[in-house]
Amino acid sequence: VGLLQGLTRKVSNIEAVLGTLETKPPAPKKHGIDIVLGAQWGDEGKGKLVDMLSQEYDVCARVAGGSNAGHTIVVDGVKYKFHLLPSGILNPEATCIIGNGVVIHLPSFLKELETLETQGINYKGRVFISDRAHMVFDFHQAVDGALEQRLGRNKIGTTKKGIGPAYASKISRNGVRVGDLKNWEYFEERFRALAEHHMRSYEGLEVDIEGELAYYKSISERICGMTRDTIGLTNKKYSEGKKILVEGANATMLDIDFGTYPFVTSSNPSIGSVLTGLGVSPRKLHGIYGTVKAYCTRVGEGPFPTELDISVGIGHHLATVGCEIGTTTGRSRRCGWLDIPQLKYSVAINGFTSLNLTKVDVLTGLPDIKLATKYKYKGEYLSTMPASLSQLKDVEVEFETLPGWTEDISRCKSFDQLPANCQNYILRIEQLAGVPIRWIGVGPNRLDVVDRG
Ligand code: 2SA
Ligand code: GDP
Ligand code: MG
Repeated sequence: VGLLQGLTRKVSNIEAVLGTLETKPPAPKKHGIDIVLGAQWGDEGKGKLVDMLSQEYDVCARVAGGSNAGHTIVVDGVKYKFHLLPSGILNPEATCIIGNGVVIHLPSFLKELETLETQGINYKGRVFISDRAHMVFDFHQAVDGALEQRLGRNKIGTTKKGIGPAYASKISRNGVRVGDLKNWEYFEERFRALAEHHMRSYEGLEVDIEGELAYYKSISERICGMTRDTIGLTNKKYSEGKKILVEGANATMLDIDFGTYPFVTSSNPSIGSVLTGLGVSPRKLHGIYGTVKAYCTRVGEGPFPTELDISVGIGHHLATVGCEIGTTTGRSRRCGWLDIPQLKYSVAINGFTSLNLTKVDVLTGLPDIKLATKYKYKGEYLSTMPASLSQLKDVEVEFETLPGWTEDISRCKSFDQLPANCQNYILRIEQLAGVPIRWIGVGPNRLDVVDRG
């Protein structure tokens, strides 16, 4: 027995040394918070899965990012676009929480609620904002634009929604939080200090402080009515046995720590934000669902090892058939082949328990489909995503080519109904990623999904 224990210890030591990219999914717990995250550079189709799943959840929460996010959902041909609200709002029974990790531009938030109302969705009494969530002001957005302009051709390609400057205020400890509105004098003092700080820091920036204060005074009562201690609220719901779903915004490769820095957003859109952006223990987490597009897209600047030219050939096919246009800014998304080294890196960081492979239908009609399987740098294979952009921009990508299919898959309801070559593509991804693919997207509508259960 002693010898066996020794051997087991040795094997796990070896695993600890070799296993820089752990791909074995942990066994899910029976009850807990489920999470939908973006595994690539965003726009993988998180919103659609959240909408679909949320029909069975009591609570749906956002935990990071702000109105930079854009989640499009299509129900019975009607398009809904969400930026700050969790996509679970479409379940009329769901309570929606905007957690403390989100940065919120209140005018955009109110506009989103108005649009919902015109679409016949009743949100009253079920949308709550964390009192600890930081506010994005118009001057944050102006600074975002000015910084991008100053960077010129080295720009990040932000959405100009003020996300970076607002998180900078938060980290610099001079930010203003939604809960501050509950005490007007305190809010006013914090707002004035922050606005004046920005005007001092950015030459030419003019903030109409009195006008802004008048606006915030006018919406204060309405916002305070929706403001809660969402940490208490979420944990209470959990202890009552309510089902909670978290909707990730942006994605792992845009993570300020794990992404292609500096071409990233200013939050942690990977698994960590569920803890820091909602205020729950890791012991309460359950399913971690990684959303992966069947190819890759990225909007904004920064490295993209498998990128194709979207003006011609396959790149053009992906961009047009996939309707790859930014939900928030209307920018064209860059397109390329699915990148397995990148996906494995994402699996290692987030510990996905299953994957949601979206937009497989977009590949229909391509004679061959390529999968990036390895990165090589100066003749050596890399075991993970390099941190340095100077290295990433020079990696050589090795591809594997699989045969495509021509059959329309949009009406397939089970795995068996998919063409053999499509099945093989999915199974190969599953094998390389080391995580089961549970959902397969075959079209943009809520019901266009194959659920392997
Ligand atoms: P920011 O605005 O500071 O967060 O921008 C920093 C980088 O993060 C990228 N980013 C995104 N990438 C994909 N999708 C996003 N949401 C919208 C969408 C984007 C749009 O759903 O389509 O409409 O353009 C999103 N938000 C931020 C951004 O491109 C920068 O690379
Ligand atoms: P998110 O930011 O991850 O929620 O993704 P977006 O909503 O920004 O972009 C994904 C786009 O793809 C949306 O327009 C969806 O309606 C669409 N979509 C999602 N899943 C599928 C799918 O399986 N097939 C097709 N054709 N479109 C899909
Ligand atoms: Mg999006």
